[in-house]
Amino acid sequence: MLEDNWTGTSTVPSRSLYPHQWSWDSAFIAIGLRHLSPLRAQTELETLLAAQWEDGRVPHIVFNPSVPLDAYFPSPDFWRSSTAGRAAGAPRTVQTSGIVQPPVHALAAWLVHRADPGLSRARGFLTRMYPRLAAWHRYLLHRRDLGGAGLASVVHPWEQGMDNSPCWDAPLARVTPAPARSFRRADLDHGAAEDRPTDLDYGRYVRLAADYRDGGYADGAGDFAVEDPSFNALLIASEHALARIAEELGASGTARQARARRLTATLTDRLWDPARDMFLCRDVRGGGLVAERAVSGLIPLLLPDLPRDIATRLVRTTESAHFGLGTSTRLVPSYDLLGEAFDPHRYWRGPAWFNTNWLLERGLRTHGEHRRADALRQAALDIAHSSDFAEYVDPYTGEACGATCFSWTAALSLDLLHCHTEPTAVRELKGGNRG
Ligand code: 9WN
Repeated sequence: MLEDNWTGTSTVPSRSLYPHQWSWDSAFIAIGLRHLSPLRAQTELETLLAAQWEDGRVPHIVFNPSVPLDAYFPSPDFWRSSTAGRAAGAPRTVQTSGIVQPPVHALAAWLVHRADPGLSRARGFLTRMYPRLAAWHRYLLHRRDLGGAGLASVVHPWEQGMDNSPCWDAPLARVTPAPARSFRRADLDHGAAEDRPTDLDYGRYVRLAADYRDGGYADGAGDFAVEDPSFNALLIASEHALARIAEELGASGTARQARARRLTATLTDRLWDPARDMFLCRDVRGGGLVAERAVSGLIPLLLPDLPRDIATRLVRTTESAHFGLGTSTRLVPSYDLLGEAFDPHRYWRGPAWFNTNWLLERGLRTHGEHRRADALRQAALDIAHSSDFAEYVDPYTGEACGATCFSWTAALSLDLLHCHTEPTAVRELKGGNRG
């Protein structure tokens, strides 16, 4: 299926629902593809980063010009990157969206390099990727520090990747929805309405994106700004990876490692909630922590410098009645099983997703929890297979939701298949020899 979803230069997340290139999808896809074809994995990331804007942002979608405009909404004529994005340095030769997605790319680039260092060196893969990845992190750490504390903010729920998470309900309530008749959703042509975000959510997504576009994609003015634990944890994990890339290229990685450690401390200061034993989102415009438990708040387990006590408490939270791992669920759901907004089928409001579970599997290994990681790995492999590589699944039954033959589900399954003997995930970020 990864073959079917390959376009020649990148991989679509799903032929039906998402027929273009998506940013964090491509990073996860490259992580799996490295086991099949390191060259294709490198190309996947190169194609995405070729669409980077001059201000450093990596767009969340790179549009395929041969796909009809009505196949996906919002289409290039909505984003108008080459005109509305001119001041921010949008590329002229390719059409993109103007928002971003989680920065998994440096981590992916490092893992892809390690799969075949000879090919990577011969092609100058990291030499070409490094300045782009460094500019990407610079953009996030400077232009997106909207809370002023050092963390990056997302300015649209699509940027964080977990589009209709209940974490966004309160910050989104301030946004006036665009009228339903002003746009046409293409997702409902391919997905069941009860598995997808509502029309009201879409109205707000459209309004936020249109306002951002109409302001020339300049940062700082929008109604929505949130510091999210998963987005920032991925930035920190990628900063660790960038340190390794710098060292591979003969430079020092010390400053980047130190920055990653500092950011881990800031993440803990700003977003850790000792009462709930997990990280929460901070609504930068509303000023407070958002009192919702979502999988995003568990992803910092990925971080090697997390204080031991916090890692232990996070593991306990995955196994609590709120996430049920090992008791009522085999995969961690996207949202609190006991939460008022929980819905086992609706997108990021309950279903289990494979990318978040892959990240948690790595997190468990990073903190020495191999028995738990093994169980999660096996569950992900079993359920990916039995659901025909679904986009997401009912966390209780494993029933497929959304698209099937979904690229990151297949790619990350491949990675789990290849990496079961991996001693620790942390070794890949902090030194060691595994490829
Ligand atoms: C909007 C492609 C993307 C994923 C996101 C997922 C979904 C898009 C949509 O699909 O978002 O970006 O149209 O719903 O939420 O995480 O990257 O797979």
